[in-house]
Amino acid sequence: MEKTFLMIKPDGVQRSLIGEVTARFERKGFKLAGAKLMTIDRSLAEEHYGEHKGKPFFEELVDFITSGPVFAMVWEGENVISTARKIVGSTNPQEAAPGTIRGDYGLIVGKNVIHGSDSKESAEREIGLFFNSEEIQDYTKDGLSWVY
Ligand code: DAT
Ligand code: MG
Repeated sequence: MEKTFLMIKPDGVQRSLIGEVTARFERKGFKLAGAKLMTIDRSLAEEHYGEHKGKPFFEELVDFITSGPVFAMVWEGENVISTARKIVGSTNPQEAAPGTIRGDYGLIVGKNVIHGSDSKESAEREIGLFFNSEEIQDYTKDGLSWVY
């Protein structure tokens, strides 16, 4: 089953949105496979956001993502990578549709509450950056027989 990496950013943690955000993925029918509250150091931040190195917002982005604890998660389910991106919403919260996480909770692009992997390759890469294999749970969730 497909897995993706989702991370509630420091603004989402500080604004007490962990419960609101995780509830959306749980209720959709996705299965939580791993989660931890952690503080990202600069080298992990620079690696995670490596594709943006050199862009004008890169330093600000690294400062922000390392500014406080994040809630890192691995979620599993059918087509979870692209579906989670839809639940997350557009990068700029002012363009994100109401009903999406960024559309409901964010106002500016620099504080957009949550990160979600954008492809199978980035999901694998990001899960590997943030979690080791013992931190990923492989288990049966009985309620899922009512989802699939
Ligand atoms: P996404 O997080 O939707 O995948 P992205 O990969 O293009 O978006 O950018 C990563 C993060 O960088 C994004 O969540 C917020 C920040 N960011 C992107 N574009 C920005 C900009 N023009 N100004 C400030 N921050 C920006
Ligand atoms: Mg991205």
